[in-house]
Amino acid sequence: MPRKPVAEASAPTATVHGLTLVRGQGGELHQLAEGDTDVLTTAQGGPVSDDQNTLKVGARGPTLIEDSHFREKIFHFDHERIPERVVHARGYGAHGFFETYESFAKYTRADIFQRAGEKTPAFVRFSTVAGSKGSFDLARDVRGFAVKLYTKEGNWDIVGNNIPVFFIQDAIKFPDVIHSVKPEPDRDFPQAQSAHDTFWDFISLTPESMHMIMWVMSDRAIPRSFRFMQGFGVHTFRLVNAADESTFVKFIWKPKLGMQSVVWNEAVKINGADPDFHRRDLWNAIQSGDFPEWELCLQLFDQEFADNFDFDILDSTKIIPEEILPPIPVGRLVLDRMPDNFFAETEQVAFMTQNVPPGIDFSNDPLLQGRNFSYLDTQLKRLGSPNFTHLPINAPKCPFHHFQQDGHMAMRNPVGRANYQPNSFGVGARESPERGFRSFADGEEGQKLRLRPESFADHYSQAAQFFNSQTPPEQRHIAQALTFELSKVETPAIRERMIAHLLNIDEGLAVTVADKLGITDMPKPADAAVSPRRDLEPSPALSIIANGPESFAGRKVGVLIGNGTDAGLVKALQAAIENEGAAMEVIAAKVGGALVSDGTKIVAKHMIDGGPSVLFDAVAILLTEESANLLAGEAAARDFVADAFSHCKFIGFTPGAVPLLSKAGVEPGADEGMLPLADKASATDFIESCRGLRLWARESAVKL
Ligand code: HDE
Repeated sequence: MPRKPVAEASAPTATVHGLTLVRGQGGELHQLAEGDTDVLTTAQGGPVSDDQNTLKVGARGPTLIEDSHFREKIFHFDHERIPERVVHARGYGAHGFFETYESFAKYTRADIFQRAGEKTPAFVRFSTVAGSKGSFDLARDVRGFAVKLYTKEGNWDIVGNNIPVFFIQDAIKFPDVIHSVKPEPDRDFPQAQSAHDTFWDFISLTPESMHMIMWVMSDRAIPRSFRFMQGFGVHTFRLVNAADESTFVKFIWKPKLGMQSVVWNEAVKINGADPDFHRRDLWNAIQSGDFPEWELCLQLFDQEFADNFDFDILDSTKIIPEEILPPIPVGRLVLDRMPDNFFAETEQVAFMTQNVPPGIDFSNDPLLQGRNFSYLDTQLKRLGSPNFTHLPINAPKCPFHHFQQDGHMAMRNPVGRANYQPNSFGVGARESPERGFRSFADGEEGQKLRLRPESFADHYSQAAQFFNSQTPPEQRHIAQALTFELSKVETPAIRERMIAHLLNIDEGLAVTVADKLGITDMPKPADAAVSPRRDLEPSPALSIIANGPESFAGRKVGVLIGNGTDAGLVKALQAAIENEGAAMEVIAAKVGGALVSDGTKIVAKHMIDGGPSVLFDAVAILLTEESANLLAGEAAARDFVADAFSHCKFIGFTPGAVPLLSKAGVEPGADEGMLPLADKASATDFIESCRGLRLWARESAVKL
């Protein structure tokens, strides 16, 4: 293939560590000397004459060890992998910015909160926890929500999750909970799943995990997309102002598009149809200019509130309900750019809880204190050098000056004679008691003890509160999730121990799960450190369904067409979808598309088995009777309809589509989620109905 001259290369140049890099034909960045043409070189810069054949003795002889181009190429390839993260290995990141609404100087001297309208560059990485780097996106799991804010006074990492509580109260238990959920060590399965003996063994022996278990068995653990998740800093932190006054704070990210989850049967199928479902969603949204946005909200409280609150604010297995302490919005986070290179940015980004700028500080939460040790340590293992801060994704974007030097892959080295301070050569920077980070001077005294505080002992009250705050469909999903997970547990004693815990949370839930598992002799409730548990007021803010979005924006409709489909109706539907800020994808029997009523061809994005309805939030079936009859003979088409129906999706359909609906076992008049489509008005009505996201009333009919 003739090479394109450099001048024609579509993408811009980039400067990395002072080198000008040019994007090549394959989109790769590489170094060019001035006046050079686009010739392939070795990593040492030597031009390469032949990249297709190794150097051999004769055409059929042995390969020569002097083929240094081959050796360099293979050597580098052999070393391409770095250790994946021990947890949160599978992740996906994007760049963006944080915009401060108003000055918050009253509470914090953090530079990022001083000026209204201040924009701070940000990088966010979402992740699952248990699976390896190549696992699927829709595991039932916690999602990481790690935010790096490149502030003018250093990087601030809020390394959070999409669930506001955690499994354990003390960091010393972290290796145990993670070992238990990872593949079992003798057999190395199951991958990216909590549904196995070792996980439930550990959990059933760890009552402090019960609140988290309610969250992890809820719809929160199978989000529709990263864009529809909340994020939480989890621990109590501190804001510290210029007068060194401290206010306790909890961080919450709220998605502008509202929350949404899928159902488990759908999650299982999505993992087969598109294991990259969440990645693709974020990629598509950002590439199409539909930038996801979250609001940062703060729950602020003082020592007096902490002393009077029902639970210990240092206990990461507890929340402070929003109804008791309303979150205050302080700014917005917008993701508007995908990384140029996944490895350089998303894989190498190093988040660390201990990265806080002046004005933000820690609490004594024993989980947070342990994390502050772990994250630095793990980066050295993963990135292989203490110079991981030299990587562009990890380097601060503000001026920085220190005397750290040398080590593997040192990119920035001190200049001048003195590499220490104080020095009398006038070299380098000095510390600043005024500008620098000052820890909040909290008074601490006590004996050295390995002891869990009494105030951490109530493990069931908030678990019950979470369950009681869910809508009936969400409660059903929790029961189904527990049943599914425990049905995969082979040791009966573990199942029974779990039922004993559930009895302390909600008797109805315990009985439902036990019944489904075939447990006839109900165990006694588990011994509880605090008994009886408290009956807390439900917190409606904890439900996803009760707090659904007002619009269908950001969602996707799958439109099934065939030969003869009404072209005007496709256009009307597309207009209604786009007007709502949603997207449409066309599915047809052939990916080449279908000849529609006006004689034009509409190209399809998917063939039916490549675009099953689980990939969409709602579906429209725009078929003539002839096409519907043809498709009724295809399993993929019948599944398309049957799945959309049993996942409680809104289904728009033309009268011609009825033979396919019937063959799929779906009655056209089954319920108000089945919407006939004929014209512009009905297309608009259909999209308005879709705002409800799912018709949960159908659930009892389909027995999800
Ligand atoms: Fe992490 N966690 N964690 N974690 N965590 C890591 O750091 C750790 C915890 C969270 O996208 C590791 O860079 C300990 C809670 C996220 O790169 C490691 C404890 C929360 C990410 C680590 C916890 C989190 C990590 C592995 C118990 C929510 C992914 C790779 C005290 C508030 C960040 C790495 C990314 C990653 C340790 C518990 C969130 C080993 C010891 C609680 C989002 O350092």
